[in-house]
Order: sequence, then structure tokens, then C-alpha cells
Amino acid sequence: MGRDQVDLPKVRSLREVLRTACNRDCPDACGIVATVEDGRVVQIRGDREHPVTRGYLCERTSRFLTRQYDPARLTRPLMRRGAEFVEVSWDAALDFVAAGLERIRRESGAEAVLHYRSGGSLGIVKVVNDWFFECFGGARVKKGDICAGAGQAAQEADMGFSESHDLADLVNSRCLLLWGKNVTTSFIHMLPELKEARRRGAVVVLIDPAPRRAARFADHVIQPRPGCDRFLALGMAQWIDAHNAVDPTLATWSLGHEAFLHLARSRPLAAWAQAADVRLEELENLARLYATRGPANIQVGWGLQRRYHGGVTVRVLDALCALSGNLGVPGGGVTFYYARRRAFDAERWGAPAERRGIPEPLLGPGILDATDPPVRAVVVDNGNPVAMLPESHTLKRALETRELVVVLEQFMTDTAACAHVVLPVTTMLEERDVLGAFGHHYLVGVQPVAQPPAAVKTDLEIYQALATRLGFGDRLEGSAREWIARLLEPVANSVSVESVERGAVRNPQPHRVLFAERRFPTPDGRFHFVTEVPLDRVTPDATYPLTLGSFSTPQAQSSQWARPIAGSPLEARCHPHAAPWAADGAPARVHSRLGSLDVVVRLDASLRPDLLLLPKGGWLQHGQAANALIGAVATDIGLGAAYYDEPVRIAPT
Ligand SMILES: Nc1nc2c(c(=O)[nH]1)N[C@H]1C(S)=C(S)[C@@H](COP(=O)(O)OP(=O)(O)OC[C@H]3O[C@@H](n4cnc5c(=O)[nH]c(N)nc54)[C@H](O)[C@@H]3O)O[C@H]1N2
Ligand SMILES: Nc1nc2c(c(=O)[nH]1)N[C@H]1C(S)=C(S)[C@@H](COP(=O)(O)OP(=O)(O)OC[C@H]3O[C@@H](n4cnc5c(=O)[nH]c(N)nc54)[C@H](O)[C@@H]3O)O[C@H]1N2
Ligand code: SF4
Ligand SMILES: [Mo]
Repeated sequence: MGRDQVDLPKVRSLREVLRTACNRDCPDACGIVATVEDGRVVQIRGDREHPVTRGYLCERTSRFLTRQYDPARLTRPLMRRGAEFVEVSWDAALDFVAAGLERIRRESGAEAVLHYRSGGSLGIVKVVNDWFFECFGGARVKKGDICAGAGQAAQEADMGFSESHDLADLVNSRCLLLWGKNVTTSFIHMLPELKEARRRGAVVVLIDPAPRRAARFADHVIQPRPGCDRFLALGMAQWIDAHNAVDPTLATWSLGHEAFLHLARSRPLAAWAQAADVRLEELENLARLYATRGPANIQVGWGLQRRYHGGVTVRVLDALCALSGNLGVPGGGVTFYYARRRAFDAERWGAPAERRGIPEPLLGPGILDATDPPVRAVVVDNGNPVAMLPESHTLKRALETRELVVVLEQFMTDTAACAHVVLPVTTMLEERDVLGAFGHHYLVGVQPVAQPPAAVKTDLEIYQALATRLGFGDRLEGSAREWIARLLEPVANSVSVESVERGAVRNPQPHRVLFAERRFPTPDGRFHFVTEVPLDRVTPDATYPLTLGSFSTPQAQSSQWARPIAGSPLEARCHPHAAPWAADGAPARVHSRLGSLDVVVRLDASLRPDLLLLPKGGWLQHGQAANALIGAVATDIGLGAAYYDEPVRIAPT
């Protein structure tokens, strides 16, 4: 044996640098570079080669390793015994679940089972979870989408589908309206494009009743009355018309612009400004800027449409874009959503559109009220509806009164705590999948980079094991990689499993500029102007004078916190005039018609005095769920949830 060999260490260092992606419910779909030592991830950072990620991750995911290695992570199947959970074997848990589902289907039909999947992962392989319930016989499903349902339905009505120009096209804009777009919290990888557009001379206006940090990236800030943006936009349409800035070609590719303009002219400009609670000059200046400094792009925030009139609000913004000649031009457009599932053959594996379901915003009352058959079992994966859907207490009661509740989870969430069986699942660092993004056009592969705890399974493995027990195992067969290959079928000519595993690949389908030919996938090929806009608004009363906003915080992905929140007080942020009796830090209580929560007051003079903000994602078991105060109300179209229209009051304790 030579000397060199003797000196070699016995075990080679198992330090590897691996590429994967972040599957969280976020527009950015970042590439991740993970440093792994002996199966344990010791560092994650943003992929520098991903054209949108550009080497950095957000605050919440930079801290993901504390979640990954949190001792509170679920690592064994649990079954309820009275008020307690006990650890059981996988066979015991899966046999129990399969037997329960089979019995309920035999006695009441497959629709007595409700499957609820939400945004725990945007990985496309998660559609196999839905496919399980189709093969099972067609379980009940959620209808609509609390996240973006109203805005998507709006854009489908106007333009046939909801898609966007390439993110990189932003730099061609000379005027950018961030309309309720929280770029510093919820879409941080838009910032480089935004900064570059400004460097090239774009003027940026933030239109948001609660502007916060995003104001730093704007030249002007306008704070309309919450839920009243459509009045501001109608006023702008009137100004554009009065100043002969209407696209002269409209009649050849659209329908309804006359009726839309009739509506815009139906009130004096000052009345529109007053209805939106902005100054007349603000409205006029905004209209002038938008109409004369083209190409101009409107970035429609998702928060804007989580209101009673959310759908019609987005329709008015679409109309404004079309009216002003900004549709279909580089640097223009009205950007709401990127069709993240478009590259995938996902619809084939989900529930058909006519399947009976429960509107997602009304899930709690919907489960309680369902008949013929009633909902007897609920299976939840990738979601924490008790904390995240409106009327947390109703949802909790709905789950607690079912015969069988099964939750596939990583942590003992408010929803898992209501289950009869909790099945522990892998995290995004432990599984294989592929992502499309709802904020850009790149696809990227998710690879397992960490060793999962021994007794943890992927959703795919769990549903495959259940399918085998229920006699349709063959229909779910295939590894995650095989499923990815099946799902990538629509783009198989140019995108392969291997290519997405190597890093970001642009989805070849979307045009870089949308609707350049001014042809639309609507039934008649035309753009449709909204012609009816409700003019009423939610008027807070003396009992509940404030409107509750519960928007994203940098520290959490919905109810998944980067740092523990138990023990730290829930902060309610408001203008000093909204709580004139309070000093900053004072204890108080927030009341709505549904209940109340203990808070500490944070005074913030940058907010409108008619708003009160609580963080999104607080847990019910910590007394911090904003959704305990928010009523289950659907948006005007698309079955979104009107999360931000709940009137509240703050009072000393
Ligand atoms: N850090 C973090 N990032 C996230 C998430 C998270 O939980 N945490 N969630 C992710 C998810 S699920 C999604 S869908 C997206 C969410 O993206 P958004 O829904 O855009 O997220 P929010 O940051 O909550 O922003 C809502 C914004 O809308 C504004 N707004 C509310 N009502 C109105 C109104 O009536 N008019 C106007 N003009 N503005 C209004 C609010 O003031 C706020 O700035 O972000 C994702 N990103
Ligand atoms: N008050 C208020 N409520 C809101 C909002 C708001 O702005 N205000 N925003 C709404 C929006 S936009 C959205 S999208 C929803 C989000 O609602 P949810 O999607 O329910 O939100 P999360 O809290 O992220 O819950 C996802 C759960 O999935 C788990 N999970 C993660 N990965 C996996 C996996 O691979 N498999 C399984 N089985 N589980 C996994 C996580 O541990 C987490 O508990 O919340 C909505 N609720
Ligand atoms: S949560 Fe969003 S911004 Fe953060 S790392 Fe994941 S994809 Fe990127
Ligand atoms: Mo969302």
C-alpha cells in the first residue's frame, strides 16, 4: 500500500452542492442551490443561474432549514384516541383510512367524501392526489379559488384567458401602475425588473390603501378607499375619453367599449374621485400619466380582487388597458397571472368541471350544510383550511363533526389537530416534482436534496398505497419522474425531465407579448369590455368602523412561519386616528360580528384611518387567526373569498 493511499481519509467528504427549486405558493418559483453534508442540508441559497431568482431567496424561505429540521415536525403516522394522538404503523393508518373511505363510499357514494387540496406545494405532481379521488369514484371537491378566482374569471370574461407578457418585458414600460401589488413582500423577484424599468425612465405609481415598504420603489403613491378602485379607474377612463386618448382601432377587435364609456361618463370626474376617496388632481394626474406616457403596464395585485367586487374591479382595469391602447404592445398589458399549469397536461387528471363541489370560500358552512349525500369524510392535503379559509371556527366545527378526517401534513396545524388520522409527509427538499410559476414563464425541476425522516412519505407514495388497498393501484402507478414525463407531454418537443432538472427552462408556449394580434381566445375572438359596474360600496358603521386587511407578511408563507409565533403577541396595525385612545404597544381587542382577538396596537400614520391590519396566517390554536373574524363570503365572480371586506372595531381591553 503506497503512502498516499494510507493518508487518504477513510470516508470521502459527502459535501455536495445540488440544484432544486422552491415549491411554495408564491409567484416566483425560485431556483435553489442546496449545500448538503451527509444527507443533511446545511445551507440553501438562490440559484444565480435562474433568470428570475438571480441568486437570492426571500426572508421566509431563507429560514426554511429551521422548519425542515424543526423538532415539532411530524415523523410518524398518528391516530386519534379520544383527545390524544397515538403513533401507529403505516399499515395500521393506511388500512384504517382505506377501510373508512370504502365503507363511506359503499353506504353513501363517493361524493360523501370531500377532498381539499390547497397551496402547500405548487408542484404539478400533486395533481395525482386529485387523480386518486377521481379513480375512487369522484369525490366532492372545492369549487372556485380563494386566492385568484375572481381575477382569473374577470380576465377570462374579457380576454378568454389569464396570462401575461414575459416578466422581462416590464423594462419596456414607461409607466407602471402597481395596483395593489405588494412587490416587497409577495413578489420580490419582480424588483430587479422594476428597478431596471425605472432606471430606463419609467414612472412608477403605487395604488394601495396600505402602501408600506413597496412605496420605496414608487414615484407616486395613491391610497384609495379599500375596495373602491373601480371608481378611480372609471374616472381615468372618462379622462382618457375626454382627452381623445382612446385607441382608435377598438371597434375592430373589441365589444362593448361604447357602453363602458357611457358608464365612465355617467358621473362627474369629481364624483368618481370622491367615491374612491382620492383628490381630483390625483385622479387627473394618474389618468394623464397613464394615457400619455405609454407604453404603460398595469400590475394587478392579487389582494385587490379578494373583495365582494373583486372580479368587476379587475374587469375595469382590463378595460382601462384596452381603452388606452396598451393591450398587446411591448411594455403594455394588464398583468394579473401567469398560466403556470399551461405547460402541463394537468387537467386530464383532475375533477371534470361539472363535478359537484363546495365553493372554496364557503367551505366551512358548505360542509355542514351539504346533503344528498352529506359530507361524511374529509381528506386534506397541502392545506391548512382551518387557519386559512374564512370562518375558522365554522370550519373547525365542520371537521370535528365528520366521521373521518384525514390530513397529510408536516406539522400539527389547526387542521391536522381536527383529524382522526394524520399522515406525515416530506418537505420540498425531500421530493421530486416540477413547477410552473404564476409570476413568470420559467419551468424548473424540484429534486430531493435532503434525507427525509425514516417514516415520512410523499403524497404520491401515500395515495399510491391507498389506491392499492382500494383496488385501483394500477391507475396511479409510476415514479414521480414518470409522472413528470407524463405531465410535461404538451411541451415534450422541447422540454424534458432532464432539462428541468438541470435548471430553469422557459415554457416555449407563451408569446413574449400577449395579444399582439389583438385576437383573443373568447368565443367571438374579441376583447369584451365590462358594461355593468356596481356602484355600491361597503360602508362601515359606528359599531364596526374599520375594514380588516390581513395581508402577507415577509416572515410567513400563509400559515407556515419562519419563526415561531406562539407566545409573541398578535399585532394590529392602524392609523393613530383609528385608535385615538391607544399608545403604541397598548393591549387591545379587535372585534368583528364573528368574534374577537387579543392584540397589541401598532400605530402607523402611513395607513388610511379606515383600515386595520392583522398578519395573514396566524394560527387559531394561538388565538391569532384573522380568519376567526372573517365571514365566509364569495366574490362577485370566480368563487374567490372576500377576505378583506370584513368590518371590525378595535377597543381597549
Ligand atoms: N411573504 C409572503 N409572500 C407571499 C405569501 C405569503 O403568505 N407571504 N403568499 C403568497 C400567495 S398565496 C399569494 S396568492 C401571493 C399574494 O399576493 P398578494 O395577495 O398581492 O399579497 P399581499 O402581500 O397580501 O398583498 C395584498 C396587497 O393588496 C393591497 N390591497 C388590498 N385591498 C386593496 C384594495 O382594495 N385596493 C388596492 N389598490 N389594494 C388593495 C394590500 O394593501 C396589499 O398591499 O403572494 C405570495 N407571496
Ligand atoms: N385572512 C387571510 N386569509 C387568507 C389569505 C389572506 O390574505 N388573508 N390569503 C389566502 C391565499 S392567497 C391563499 S393561497 C391561502 C393559502 O392557504 P393554504 O394553502 O392552506 O396555506 P398554508 O398555510 O401554506 O398551508 C399549506 C399546508 O401544506 C403543508 N404542506 C407543505 N408541503 C406539503 C406537501 O408536499 N404535502 C402535503 N400534504 N402538505 C404540505 C404545510 O405544512 C402547510 O400546513 O390562504 C388564504 N387565506
Ligand atoms: S417563497 Fe417565493 S420568493 Fe421565497 S424562495 Fe420560494 S419561490 Fe422564492
Ligand atoms: Mo394565494
